[in-house]
Amino acid sequence: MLDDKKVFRSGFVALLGRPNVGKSSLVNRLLREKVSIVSPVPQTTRHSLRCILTTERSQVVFVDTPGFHEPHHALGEYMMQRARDAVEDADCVCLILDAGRPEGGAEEELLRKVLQGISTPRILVVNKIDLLSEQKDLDRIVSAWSSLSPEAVVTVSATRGDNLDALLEAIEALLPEAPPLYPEDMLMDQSERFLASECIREKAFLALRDEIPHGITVVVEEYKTPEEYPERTTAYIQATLYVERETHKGIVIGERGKKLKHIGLLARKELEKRLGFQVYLDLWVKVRPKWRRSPQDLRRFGYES
Ligand SMILES: Nc1nc2c(ncn2[C@@H]2O[C@H](COP(=O)(O)OP(=O)(O)OP(=O)(O)O)[C@@H](O)[C@H]2O)c(=O)[nH]1
Ligand SMILES: [Mg+2]
Repeated sequence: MLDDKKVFRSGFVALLGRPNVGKSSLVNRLLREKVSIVSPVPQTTRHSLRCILTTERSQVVFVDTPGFHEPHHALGEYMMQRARDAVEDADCVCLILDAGRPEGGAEEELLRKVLQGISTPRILVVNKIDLLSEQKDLDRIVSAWSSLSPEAVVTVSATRGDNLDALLEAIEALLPEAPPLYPEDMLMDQSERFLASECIREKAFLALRDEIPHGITVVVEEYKTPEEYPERTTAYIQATLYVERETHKGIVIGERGKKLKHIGLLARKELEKRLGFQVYLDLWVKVRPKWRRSPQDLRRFGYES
């Protein structure tokens, strides 16, 4: 039975940091569920995603954000705006740092500017401590941000799962006493259609690595679940991978279509596991020159403010 005297806390927690520091990995590990896509390619996350962790003491709505960077096109500006909005709406900000990579540079300056302009309580989270070889490296990372007066400093490893309880406790201590904001069994506020497009994009990033992933986006054109067709047991998902150049199209498709087939296979397997039904995945590749610079294309491709 619920103890009336027990305090329940809830609120929004923005996960902020440079690209590739492990924000999405951390949220997946905290929720014990793959809710946000992860890849070694910087700027993997493009939207802000609300990912909900409900326990008997609290409901923490983590907002995974795009990595902070200097935008070079309309897509970058959209991404940065999502990150800034998340900070504005947050009850607590977790600044995620990478123990394996020294801070510095333009990205750090941008982060400092945003964080200095707000009074929201913040926690320094040093991720990837599995990569840390010396204590003095950790001290250097933490002291570089001491002027931010964080409420807490927590060192974690999203990969190994180190210290996640300590992080959750530090977060809960900063959240207001409030009832849950979302239903208890809700994990994220995105549609299955969105999940499908993100899953395909992740597999494309993983398959193509350094080749061209930044110029790729995925649009799910058709999404029919088996429930819509009672005589069928397989869902039909048709998606287009848009790239910016004709040469990129060739790279995505690969020799005799091998690359695209590989991306499709990886995405289909993961989607079937997550959605709980068989999927027929139909992938196409099209060229849309400079789509990242066009506000109209961005809206059409789902990057809507
Ligand atoms: N060794 C190690 N690698 C990690 C850890 N957390 C994340 N990574 C790796 O770091 C890379 C980036 O992880 P993401 O979770 O996509 O990072 P992100 O901060 O969300 O990146 P953007 O969305 O691009 O801003 C991936 O290759 C992860 O596997 C960790 O604790 N230890
Ligand atoms: Mg991410």
